[in-house]
Amino acid sequence: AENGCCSFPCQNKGICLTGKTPGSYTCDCSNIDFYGKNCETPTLVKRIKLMLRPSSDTLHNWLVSSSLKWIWDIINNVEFLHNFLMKRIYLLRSNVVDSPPLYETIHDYPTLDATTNTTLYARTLPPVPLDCPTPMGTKGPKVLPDVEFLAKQFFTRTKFRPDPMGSSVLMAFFAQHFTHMFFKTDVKKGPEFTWSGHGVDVSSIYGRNVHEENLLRSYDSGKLKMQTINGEEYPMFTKDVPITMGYPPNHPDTLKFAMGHPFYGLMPGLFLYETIWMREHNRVCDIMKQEHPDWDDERLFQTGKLIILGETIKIVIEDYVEHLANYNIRIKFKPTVLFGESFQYQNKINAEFNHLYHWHPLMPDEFNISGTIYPIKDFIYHLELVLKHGTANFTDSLSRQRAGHMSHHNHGPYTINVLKETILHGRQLRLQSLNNYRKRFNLDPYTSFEELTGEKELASQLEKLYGDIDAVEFYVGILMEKRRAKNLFGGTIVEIGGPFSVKGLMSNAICSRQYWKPSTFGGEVGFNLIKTATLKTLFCNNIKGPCPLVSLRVPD
Ligand code: MNH
Repeated sequence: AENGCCSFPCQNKGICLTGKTPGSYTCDCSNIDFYGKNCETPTLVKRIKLMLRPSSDTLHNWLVSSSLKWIWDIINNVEFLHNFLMKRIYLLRSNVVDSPPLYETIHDYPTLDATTNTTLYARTLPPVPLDCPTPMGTKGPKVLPDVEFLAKQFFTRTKFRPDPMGSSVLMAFFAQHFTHMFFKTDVKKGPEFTWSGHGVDVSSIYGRNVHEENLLRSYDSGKLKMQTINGEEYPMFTKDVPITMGYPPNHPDTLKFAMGHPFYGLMPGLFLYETIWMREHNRVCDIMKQEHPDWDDERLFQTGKLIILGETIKIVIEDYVEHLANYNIRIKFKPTVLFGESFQYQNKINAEFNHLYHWHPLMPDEFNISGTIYPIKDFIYHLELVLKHGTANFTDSLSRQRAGHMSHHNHGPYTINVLKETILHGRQLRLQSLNNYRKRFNLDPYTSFEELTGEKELASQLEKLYGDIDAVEFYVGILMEKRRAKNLFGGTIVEIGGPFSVKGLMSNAICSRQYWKPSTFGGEVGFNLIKTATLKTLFCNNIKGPCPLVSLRVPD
């Protein structure tokens, strides 16, 4: 007889334990407001709460509806209403994430490592048990579809499909630059392992450890070392600042820039963000030095780093998440609304969050920089393009070009292998099905392939391969899912990614009541740098001459 937990009998976050006789199981329904053999029955109070709770799609429709816009306009302008709703959104989202986490990537059951071992990703659902009839438990084929076939059939781009929301390539590089700060798989050891600091730690700017940070510093007035090229400030070369970076063999020394993350040499867009953030650090240090002429290099550096961290979170929430969510309520960074709430200021990066953030379809096949078309092969590793066109033109051009739609049939030749790797990693980690993840994140499981894709053709092709909607793999399902109204993505990315994102941003130490005050950031001036930071001012304060277009959405 098979493992009784293979059919995932326990509902509502109940935990399955195999019993003494083969095929038997018990569900642990402790502390979840459900009871019964499979934790299927809600307590009376929970039943009422569930009846009153709008579905995730209903809530989404309220948040994006044009006809309700006038109500949101009022809420946006009445501070106590807006504060109350921001608090509800922060808590509603982050409470979906287990904190501390229960599982990590190398055991099938709860371990202490889940919370203490930082070299492992956390994970939200345990793996499919090894001794199950099928890779997805009891449903679907005995052998999952061939990844080469999946890539060809569903994911290879034939014609570029732009993001329907008009996201810019500047948005795509923002996503990549920001998330590589904490999605750091230790590829030599395998998809279970990470060298992440498990949160927004600005290691992308200051390097992965104190050794690299020391190399990047100038030890003068708190600033980072930079060099002038074509009249603009840029990061140093690795020959001067010996940080290990992932450049190809025989790459010219004058293109090997030293940056906080070893992969940022890959793309001129990443190099652009890195350059701007480093300039911003030095600008902040100048301001702090004016405020505190008595401070030494060390204190200016450390305070500058705290301010850069604050600006990062502010810009991520108010420009980037605001763009991705596209809600009628203005999404704001207001750490104070969580003071006094039960909220854990700790975070661990989950493997599932990393998987769903593989947004390679955003990348176009060519880049239009000031009218010159660079095919992607002439763009990758060609950091000299930023020097040549200058940061103003480069920013302007990336703001005017559409990113791709994060969906099926939209992986270009340079990322299709990453897609295959991602699916294989998901299998190695034995990630549960898309539908099990939907249930875990309070979404209704899909009941048919057509409901998943929103059309018939792809649905029937997928059905031939997987047989059962409950057997569709997590990442495959995410890319095949129909788009939500007024959004870049399907509902699953938003409803799973949103909680991890809010949790990761708001649980940062600087959002806690002991940190979140002027004195942490060198006084009111430093605190205000954080509270007024925007993506536009980040670029414009650090680019000489007229301000370019700085936009996560391409203008009409
Ligand atoms: Mn990208 C990982 C190439 C753009 C998000 N990306 C990887 C890997 C490669 C890669 C190679 C490593 C795969 C592996 O061995 O597991 N990525 C690219 C290329 C482009 C690119 C060539 C542009 C062209 N990537 C993007 C963009 C995003 C993104 C845009 C947007 C968010 N990529 C990721 C994430 C990972 C990743 C997330 C996982 C990182 C990790 O776990 O270490």
